[in-house]
Amino acid sequence: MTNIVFITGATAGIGWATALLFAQQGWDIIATGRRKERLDELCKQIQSQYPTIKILPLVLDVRSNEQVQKTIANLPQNWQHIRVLVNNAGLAAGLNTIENADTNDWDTMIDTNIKGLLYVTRAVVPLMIEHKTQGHIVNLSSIAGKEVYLRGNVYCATKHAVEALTKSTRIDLLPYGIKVTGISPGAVETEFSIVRYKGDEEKAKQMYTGYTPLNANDIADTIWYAVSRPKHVNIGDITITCNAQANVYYWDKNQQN
Ligand code: NDP
Ligand code: 8X3
Repeated sequence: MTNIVFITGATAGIGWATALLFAQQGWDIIATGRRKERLDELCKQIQSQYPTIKILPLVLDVRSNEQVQKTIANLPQNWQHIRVLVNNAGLAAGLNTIENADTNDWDTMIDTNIKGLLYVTRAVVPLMIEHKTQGHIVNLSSIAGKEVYLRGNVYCATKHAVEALTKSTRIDLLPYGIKVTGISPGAVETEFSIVRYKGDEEKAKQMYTGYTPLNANDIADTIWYAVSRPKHVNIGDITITCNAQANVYYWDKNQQN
């Protein structure tokens, strides 16, 4: 039976690159996200590059528990044997100090990055257990889950929560042999900053100027590394930055590192 990966947030950035890499590795893909036209585009690309790979696109907003539970409960029988779940959907909304922030941004980040990840995990894990798929959950955390920075407050808090959930899920699922991995990237050039700055592409671009940031393929590779270890090996935690970034505070943006 072919391996199946379920990816949240496959319509852009890291999720998109991960879908392509798993397809290249011969896996069938359940690709989810809110933007249907992007899912259609991803399907087309995968079908033309990897014609033997099956892809199931699902329009899914991870913030809706009802939608998540219904969609996953109604998966066709042949798509239920999910081996890997990549909890990737997430965002930073705004970059403000606590007293200036838009509280709607807080809700969006908490609902997506924490509650969304939980809803999807809650729905997928019983399938991994039922079908004995040697399940593996990969949670996208961040260096913002390791340290906090000015104006990062709630985004950092959500990623700290992802760190705690990664560790505690690993304990809960120990009896089932389900692996749980956390991946914590520094700056990756995707749509992340465009979303954070609410469509201000110039401001987003500045984030990545003067150095070579990570790209989505670097993180897809890292996810693949964790997933492709032998059965007895679990990669618990990987922190990855570009060479110009030491941690959330220290950069060298004056050389092409
Ligand atoms: P992108 O903005 O490029 O992609 C984010 C993805 O998340 C999109 O596919 C988007 O799809 C999806 N998404 C957002 N909200 C929802 C929602 N409510 N329901 C379903 N899907 C949603 O960002 P990245 O690829 O960079 O980010 C992926 C993950 O990596 C995030 O968790 C982010 O926090 C984390 N990360 C990113 C870093 C970076 O510097 N880029 C660094 C560290 C971690 P759609 O809009 O179609 O729903
Ligand atoms: C994204 C990386 O440093 O902007 O998670 O928080 S950072």
